[in-house]
Amino acid sequence: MQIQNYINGQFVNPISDSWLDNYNPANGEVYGKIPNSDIADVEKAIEAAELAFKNWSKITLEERGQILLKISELILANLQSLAEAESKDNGKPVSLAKEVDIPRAASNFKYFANAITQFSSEAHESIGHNAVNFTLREPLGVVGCISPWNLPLYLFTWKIAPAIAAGNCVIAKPSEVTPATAFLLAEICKEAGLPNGVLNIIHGLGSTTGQAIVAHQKIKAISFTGGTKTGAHIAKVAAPMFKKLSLELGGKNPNIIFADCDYDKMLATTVRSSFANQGQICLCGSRIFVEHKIYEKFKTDFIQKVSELKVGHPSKEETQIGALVSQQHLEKVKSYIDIAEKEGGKILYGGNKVEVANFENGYYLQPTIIEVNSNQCKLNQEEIFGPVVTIMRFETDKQAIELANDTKYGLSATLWTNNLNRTMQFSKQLKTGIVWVNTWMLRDLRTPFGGQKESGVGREGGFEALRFFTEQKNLCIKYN
Ligand code: TXE
Repeated sequence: MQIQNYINGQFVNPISDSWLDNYNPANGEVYGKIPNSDIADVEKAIEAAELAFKNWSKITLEERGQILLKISELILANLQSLAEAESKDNGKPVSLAKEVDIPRAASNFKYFANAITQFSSEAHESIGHNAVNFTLREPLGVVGCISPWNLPLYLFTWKIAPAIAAGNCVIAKPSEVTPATAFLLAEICKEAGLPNGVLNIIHGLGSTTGQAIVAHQKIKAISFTGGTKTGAHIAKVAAPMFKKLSLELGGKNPNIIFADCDYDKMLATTVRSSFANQGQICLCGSRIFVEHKIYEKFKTDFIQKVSELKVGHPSKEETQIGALVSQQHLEKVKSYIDIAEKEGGKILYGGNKVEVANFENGYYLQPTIIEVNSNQCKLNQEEIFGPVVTIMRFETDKQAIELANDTKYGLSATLWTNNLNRTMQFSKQLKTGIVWVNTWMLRDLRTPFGGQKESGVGREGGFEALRFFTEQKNLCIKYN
């Protein structure tokens, strides 16, 4: 697949005519080229976006909404081909892309097409002063959206949809590791009648293309999802320009399991929250803490269930765990498994690369369970972002809360219990942006999504996203 930039409604090659290889993680082969864009391409896109903004920011919400709904419909109409493209680019099972990634991308556009018609702002009557105040929420202008490789179209559209619904024009950069569905989305937007220049998609490396977007004076806000280190760098570059920033970063999420939970439901969900998408979701519960009363039983049952997971080629219907996204990422994840014993851990299951017949050069890894006896080891403190979880026992509620909060991250937590008081105690004390009780990754798009501590700044989702992509202006009118 030869990918091009999408600027001002046109598919174009990078000005420098420089290209990057795109790999298929399932077989380790190069299957396409992507633009290695630089500042010159970004400049062109900004020019187009600034021009488009004049009209896009003024057309009625109904018109904007209609176009977003059309994009949503076209994504669903292309469900199969988009799911296959996502899988080929990322290594995730086609079945997962078809069930989760692509439908969610459609929902993102549908949700914000409707949300913008319900978005409102405040009015304040200044009683005694004969004055009324009301707030305008105006689009920012040209904004930047930078997304990662783990949920490519899902997260790309999660940023673009609210940005354009609110009347902005966008310079968007998908991850260079997974550019395919962003390219296909451009075709869909064209077909849906999105005016030229409203969405511009530039492909390339983070250090050049991404950096050019973040550092550009004319880009008013950056919505970014990716690694915590990259987020810190982006914040440093953007701060002197006083850009608005939304940063969704890493996680090292606790999955806290009490003996009084609904055991079977917990076990099935824990397998998913540990290994869905090869464990490459910032919300995966990678630190499992189990109450001592059921620790041994859980250990046995969990190992059994995980051993039944099918690792294989992503296009096979029975595959539950596909390939990791890249050779480099596979090596990173494996390096944590390699230090497990030195860190006081014991590998209970997995730990090895998997050779899938006919696809020996693919990036496959066994789902891996490591028993640890301290939360201070690297395995529990650093984001591995792969099919690797640790398990550890705890004795008391107090200890469980301390263990859960003992990390620099604070994205999400999962709690399994049927005790209401405990639910409330934990929910209040956990230092995370999201707490799931007796479920995992149940998402309502109206809710604020984001993390505390080094998991990020700001919230996406619902009206929070529309607030982020608009600037408030207070109007005060005095009357006699
Ligand atoms: O992410 P990067 P990487 C975590 C996970 C993973 C680690 C590194 O632990 O192992 O981060 O992954 C763009 N200016 N997460 O290196 O680099 C980049 O091109 C502007 C968690 O792949 O953060 C891509 O589009 N942009 C995470 C995006 O940032 C820059 C999901 C993310 O890439 C840039 C992914 C720069 N200087 C990784 N440098 C989550 N929160 O879900 C890079 N980029």
